[in-house]
Amino acid sequence: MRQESLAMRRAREREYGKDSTWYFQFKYAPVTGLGYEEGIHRRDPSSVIKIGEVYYVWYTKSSGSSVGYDTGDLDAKVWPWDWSEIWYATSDDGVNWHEQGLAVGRGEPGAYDDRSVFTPEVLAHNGKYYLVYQVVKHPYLRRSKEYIGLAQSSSPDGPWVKADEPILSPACNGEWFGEVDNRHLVKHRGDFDSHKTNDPCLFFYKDQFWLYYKGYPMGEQLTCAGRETKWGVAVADRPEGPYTKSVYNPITNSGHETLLWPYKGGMAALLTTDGPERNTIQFAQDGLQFEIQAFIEHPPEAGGPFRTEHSDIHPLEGLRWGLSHEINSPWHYIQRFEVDERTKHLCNNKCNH
Ligand code: AAL
Repeated sequence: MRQESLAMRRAREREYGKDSTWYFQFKYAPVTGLGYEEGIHRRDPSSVIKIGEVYYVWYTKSSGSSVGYDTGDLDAKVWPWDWSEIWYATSDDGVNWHEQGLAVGRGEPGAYDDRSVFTPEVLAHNGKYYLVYQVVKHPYLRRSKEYIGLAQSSSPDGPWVKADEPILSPACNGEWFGEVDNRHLVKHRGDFDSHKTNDPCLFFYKDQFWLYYKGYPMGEQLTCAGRETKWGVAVADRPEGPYTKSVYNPITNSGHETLLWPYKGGMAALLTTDGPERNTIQFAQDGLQFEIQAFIEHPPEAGGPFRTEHSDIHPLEGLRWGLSHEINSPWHYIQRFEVDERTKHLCNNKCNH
């Protein structure tokens, strides 16, 4: 008599056989203006927004190679996103980009953002523009905490006015063990975001400002599913805050850079890179309780989607195309991704024969 294997039971209980509405693949294409350039890193693009007939994107830009933490030189560039600035570019077609210049630079020595500003995201709301991004204070050590900053402007071309202090901070309930700069040694780990708050993504949602972000704990360990990154969300009445972290945090058990888009009153998300549910598309009708909708191959890294105004017409409308980064080369650069639903047609053709 046929029996159900454990694997098939798991698939049935977790509804892995759901329909393919949210399933698709990605294809990639080079862009001009933000592509590979010797000596320069361009990475972590924001979402793409369209103002009039022009597309805009913001991104991390830095120059020179990074050398890690162990040089003994506190000024040495430790990561490609260290000693970075936020630059922006425009395009008429989403493929050919023109770098326009600096949007947000580092703060004066002693400021909360004097070491690096990077990984921006943009929100256009009520005639104003908001950039949210990561900030690090000098010196950049393994145990440095990472915060979220905000700058606002009445024009996408700036000038940008920074908030006086970060708008989001790591939880302060962890405790390091000893004085050595080792981020794995802790007395208490604290919350999932006790070490770093990264990858902000800001929405005006349900009449409030929802700031999704990625957190790392102090004392991070490697698990059977890789690194321990998870996402949280914090909500405020004004873009500048104060932000209150959700009681449901962390709201994902996986994921690296945040990528979300609205769909029929809820939030869809692409989780990549880390954790047991990496490379999945998830959906939460209330923006908080996410469930897997599809398993994805080769998702974009640090993708910034172009979200159309008509995101409700199809689940994938909020990420038909966008920009992502490519980091498997000495100098990081930006490329274009597109949703590719060809597999569905192939499958349907096959099934019909
Ligand atoms: C990225 C993002 C954040 C991290 C680093 C730069 O892809 O997750 O921005 O801090 O890597």
